Amino acid sequence: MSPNRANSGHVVALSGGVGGAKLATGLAAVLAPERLTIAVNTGDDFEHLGLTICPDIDSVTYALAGLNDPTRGWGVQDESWKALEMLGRLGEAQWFNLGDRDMAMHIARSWRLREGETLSQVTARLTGELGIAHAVVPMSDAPVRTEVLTDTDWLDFQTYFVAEQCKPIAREVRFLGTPGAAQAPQFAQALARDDLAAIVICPSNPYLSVDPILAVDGLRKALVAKGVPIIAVSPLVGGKALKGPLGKLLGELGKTCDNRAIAEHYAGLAGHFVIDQLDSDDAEDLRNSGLCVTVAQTIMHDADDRESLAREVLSAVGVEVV
Ligand code: FO1
Repeated sequence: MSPNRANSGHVVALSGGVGGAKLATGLAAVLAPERLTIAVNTGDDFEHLGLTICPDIDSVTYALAGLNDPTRGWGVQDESWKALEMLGRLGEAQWFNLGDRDMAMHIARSWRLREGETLSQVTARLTGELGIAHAVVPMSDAPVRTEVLTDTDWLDFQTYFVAEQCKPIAREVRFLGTPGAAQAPQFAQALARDDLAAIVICPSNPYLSVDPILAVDGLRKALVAKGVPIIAVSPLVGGKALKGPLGKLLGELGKTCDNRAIAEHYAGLAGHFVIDQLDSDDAEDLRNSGLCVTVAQTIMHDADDRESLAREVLSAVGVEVV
């Protein structure tokens, strides 16, 4: 374990979903581009209407570009839905809402992929065009697809999450394509840096957004082997998930909906844990289990919140910020 001294090293953040995109934006506000790599979950990706849709990459991209729609939590602000309307008239699916500006992202990505560019190359291209200097990297260039087992059958992620609105009871989660999905090149390179200072697990759904990343070939072992601090931010506040199905999912998977369950999920991986000030009573119990616990405001309403949480997270693991 490298000494926990204040250092100006490189940080790798694991991000998925809306909470992940928010903290990723906060980290990008306090770390120069050369000091941060944001590795994003691609288990939610799917082919739809001939387009390759990458929701979690787009959430981070739009958030970093200041284009995200804060109300919806996904897609682009000032959106219109003319193309989707016309698709409906043409008898095409409308269950997955694709806005006109968002559609441009899927078109720009899909044809480049069909031309043979990798997801990493396309993501670097598109984030670059949007003026994003920080590295937004898919967890793998190989397709990984999250599926949820309900009482009847396996659902692909967007069918479960959007079409079925997370209503079916979830019995199990699996990630098709792993093992067999290598770490994306920039992700592996970031982890191999000798100035790697910390790994941040953003406040994303551990089962649906972080586990797919950890399922990438050799990833979990590589993270632990590095011997740098790994800090996870709880996605729960006051025993509830701020957004999404985590609360319901924890119950269905036989877990309690509290910070202990989240800490246990990351046992052996994250030695540091950030919980919200509303849950400060959990700190002692978590510390007794051997965790370094930081109590902070983890609810991020605006850019200041995102930045101050990022500062709290980084200082908890001795990483200097500007
Ligand atoms: N989520 C929904 O609940 N309904 C939608 O119609 C929807 C469309 C959509 C389009 C593009 C995109 O990037 C994300 C979209 N999402 C939608 C969110 C998406 O399902 C989730 O962001 C992630 O997959 C889970 O965090």
